[in-house]
Parts: sequence; structure tokens; C-alpha cells
Amino acid sequence: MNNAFEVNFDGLVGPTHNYGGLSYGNVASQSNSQAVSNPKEAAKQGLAKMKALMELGFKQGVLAPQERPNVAGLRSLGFTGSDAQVIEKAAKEAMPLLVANCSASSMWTANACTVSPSADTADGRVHFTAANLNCKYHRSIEHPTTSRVLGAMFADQRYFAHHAALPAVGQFGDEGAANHTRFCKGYGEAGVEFFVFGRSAFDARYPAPQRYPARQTLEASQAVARLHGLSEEGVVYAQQSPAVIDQGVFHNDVIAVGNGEVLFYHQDAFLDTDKVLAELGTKLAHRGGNFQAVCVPREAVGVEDAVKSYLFNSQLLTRADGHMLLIVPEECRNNANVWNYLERLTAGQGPIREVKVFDLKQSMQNGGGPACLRLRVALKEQELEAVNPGVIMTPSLYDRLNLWVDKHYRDQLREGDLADPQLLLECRAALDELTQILKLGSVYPFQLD
Ligand code: SUG
Repeated sequence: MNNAFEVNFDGLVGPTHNYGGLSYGNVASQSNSQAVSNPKEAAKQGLAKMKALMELGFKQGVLAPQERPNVAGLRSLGFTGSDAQVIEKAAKEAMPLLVANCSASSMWTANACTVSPSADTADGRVHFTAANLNCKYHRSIEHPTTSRVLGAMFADQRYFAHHAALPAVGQFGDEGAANHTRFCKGYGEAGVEFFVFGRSAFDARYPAPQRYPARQTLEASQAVARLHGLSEEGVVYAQQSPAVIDQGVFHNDVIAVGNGEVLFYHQDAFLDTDKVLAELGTKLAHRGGNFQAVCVPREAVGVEDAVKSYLFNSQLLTRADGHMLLIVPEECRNNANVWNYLERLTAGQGPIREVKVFDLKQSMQNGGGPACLRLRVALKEQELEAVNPGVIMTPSLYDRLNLWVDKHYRDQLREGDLADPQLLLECRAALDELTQILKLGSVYPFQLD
């Protein structure tokens, strides 16, 4: 029997982590705009989660942050001169563009790409499509480096296939794994891939939200499924409720999470919920699985509480005894409705039996919870062996990364600090050392020039 695992690759928070107020439709990002950030604490909170999950016996990896400030991005917008002059001119003439080019948003690796495990794909390889993230400028600049980093992590072409991001227009808006969940009986067995979209770009029959943007289109999800060679029996599409997008649910992983045979979701998450659940049940049954849906009723937890607490942006993990564990942010414990619900849930006989709480406040204040911070990659044993070992978390890598953060990161960052030419030098020194620690080779624009 071929062993298979789910490996969580968490985004290492970059040294420019700040609150830029860049994401319209993401309530936390907007309400914390201009707050003073603490990049050192942010990186350590993320590392602490990685370490804890590794110590619980889960396979854990790490995904490197991107080069920020993004001088090349500013040059492409017409700023010229030395690197320091580019930053100085941007700060003077177009501060919002400098802020966007300093965002550490690549930490939310659930948006890095969509991954289809080898058991689902036509050619038997693990497929990755980098997300174009083109709803927001600061995120749309991530995918070229994301592709290089993924290429350096999953380099062996016998096992891994990489696709470039979809065309960079809103009609193919793609936010990666945040809108993609995979159900399966076992990680190494063929599963059912569940794509949740916010709108259709070409078919007016699908309703669209009125207030906030729907970032993911049906056409983008379909293109990813085609690129990955998924079969019709192994795919289900569902539309997210436009009403919840208008309440701040900017990705499906803010209102639902799945793992194995279980979907944990809010009553108001989808349109045509009964039809969607029936299709998931039928298709998973054909794959030998027994689909289980755990619905959180709106009477117990309203959408507003779900968005504030990030209850659904949790990691749903299978423990060794087969029961499931939910990794939630501290904000869930601080919300009475959510916490009461979780106590009732875990006391029952359902699949979810345990909750663990993590302090991820630095990321949460930008709308990124435990699930945003990780990219799931289901791998068979020989595929895991083919992954660049430099990015697999170990006790010594954890110690090394913690020291690296201590050495290079600031503990305060305000908007004005982004214009400091010293920050650019600090970040490049940090990232140059990081690529050596993680054995990635040259992946950043400043290393490729
Ligand atoms: O794209 N926030 C991110 C949060 C991404 C969360 N990811 C998932 N749900 N999977 C976003 O809105 C805010 C950056 C700022 O405002 O500085 C930001 O980009």
C-alpha cells in the first residue's frame, strides 16, 4: 500500500508585513489600515503554528516570502533611477503604489496556487497552477515569483507539473486553493475536487454580489480543472452565495473548510446547497468515500460572527485515531457564540472532536487566518521524497528560521518606514540568506538581475 500524506506548506511572513488597507471587501484589512504592524511577531506566530503541527505529527513545510519592496514592480510603473531613488520617488509621488509593492501578502499561501494530487490527474502527476490573484494589484504581482518558488520546491518533472497563472484579466480571476477543497477517502486515492466560484464572467444567469467584488470566476475554476486533467466524475462546481460575499466572505475558505470525507460549512455559504451536497455525496461515493457534511446553522453562528472570528478559516486535520482536529485562531475563543458552538460540536459524536487555538493576530488583522497561511499538497510517499528537502519543517529548521527572524526583522513598521532605503537592504539581505537556508537557489528578481 502506497502511503500518502497531506503536507501543509505555510507561508513564512515576510519582513515588510504591514497594514496597508489594500483589500476592499476584506473587512479586517480595511478596518486595520494604517495600524502599526510587528513583522517579527507575525513571523514568529506563523512559525509557532508550523512547529506545533509538526510536533503533533503532521507533515509540515514552509513557503518562502517574496521580494518586497518590489523595486522591479515600481520600475514597471515608470519610476526610474537607482533602487533607492525608485523607492523615494514612489513615496513622494504615489505612496499607495509603494505600499502595494511592499505588501507581504504572499504569506497567505492558500492563494499561491491550486494543487491537484496525482491520484486525480490524467497524467498521474501533481499539478500546480499559480493563481493570478488579479482582483487586487498588490496580489497580482505575486505569481511570477510564486511560480519560481514552487518550481524550486517541486522540481522533479516526473512527479510535478506546473502551469503559469491564467490570463491576467478579471474574467479569469483566480484565487487558488482558497476556493478549492478536495474530498477523498484516503489522500493517495482519487478524490473529488470542489471548486467554489463567486461569479461567472461570461454567463449572466449567475447572480453577482452587489457591494464587494467576487474574486473567483467559474471560468477560471474550469480552466484550472482542464489544465490539471481532472475528470468530470472528479469535479464539483458550486457558486458561493453573493450575499455572504457582500458581508465580507471574500474567499470560500472564510465560510467553509473540508478534509477527507468531511465538509464543515456555514448554512449560508453556497447557492443551491442541497444540490451541491448531493453531487458531492454521489461523486465521492463513486470514489469509495462516504461524504459527511457538518453544517453550522445561522442561529448558532451568524455570518458576521463567522467573518469576525474566522471560524471557517480553520485547518481541519485528521488525527492518527481518524477523528478530526480543528485549528482555529484565538478570535474564535473570544467570540461567545462561536466558542459555545465549538464546545458543543466537539462534545458530540461527529467527525470533529478537538479544537486547538493559535494566536495569529498579526496575520488575522489583515484577514488571514490559519487556513489562509497554508497550502495543502497531498503527496504519495515517493512524491514527498522528491520534494526539495530544504523546505520541509524539522526542529532544526524551525530553530534556524527563528534565529533568522530575530536577526533580520523589525518589531514595528509604519507606512512611513516603507520609504526607508535601509528597509530594502535589510529585506534583500534577509531573503538572500533565506534562499540558502531553504536551498531554493535564485528565485528573487534581485538575485536574477
Ligand atoms: O487577499 N489580505 C489578503 C488576505 C488573504 C486571505 N486568504 C485566504 N482567505 N485564503 C487578501 O485580501 C491585506 C493586505 C493589506 O491590507 O495590507 C490582504 O491582502
